[in-house]
Amino acid sequence: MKERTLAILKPDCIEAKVTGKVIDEILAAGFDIIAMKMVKMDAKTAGEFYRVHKDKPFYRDLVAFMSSGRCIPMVLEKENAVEDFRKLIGATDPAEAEEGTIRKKYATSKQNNIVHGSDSPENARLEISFFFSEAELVQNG
Ligand code: IDP
Ligand code: MG
Repeated sequence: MKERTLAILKPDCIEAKVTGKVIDEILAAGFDIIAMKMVKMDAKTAGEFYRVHKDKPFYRDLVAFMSSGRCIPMVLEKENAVEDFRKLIGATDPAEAEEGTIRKKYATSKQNNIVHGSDSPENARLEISFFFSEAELVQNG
């Protein structure tokens, strides 16, 4: 069964001008891009997206980072998309990410780690609906 996940190319990805390279890797790994947009989140929106981390010591900086520039959220589809995308991007901290993963190749720090990927099918559904309306998904389905 095909599954969907939410990816976000973070502001550091756009700043470093590696969006094309990262998208190529995503496509080469077998994901279809179902929907994609460019957004500049304000702090309130970024804070809301990452609200599960609101009590973490890194939350304030994370919100500042995610609202510091444009992001590219996208809906990806593939068999086992959630788990496979997490494997493709690698560990949160690039220092701990496996060789060949997107974060290992492009990330510069644990915070500035190029890309977001949903961590469960339930969160994927919630995160997709955070950025995309039902109409945008249906029309691209
Ligand atoms: P994930 O993106 O690999 O799922 P999470 O633990 O959900 O990692 O954290 C969300 C984001 O918060 C990370 O992608 C990263 O940008 C940032 N982050 C997580 N842990 C730290 C930390 O210890 N220091 C700085 N930033 C962090
Ligand atoms: Mg996470």
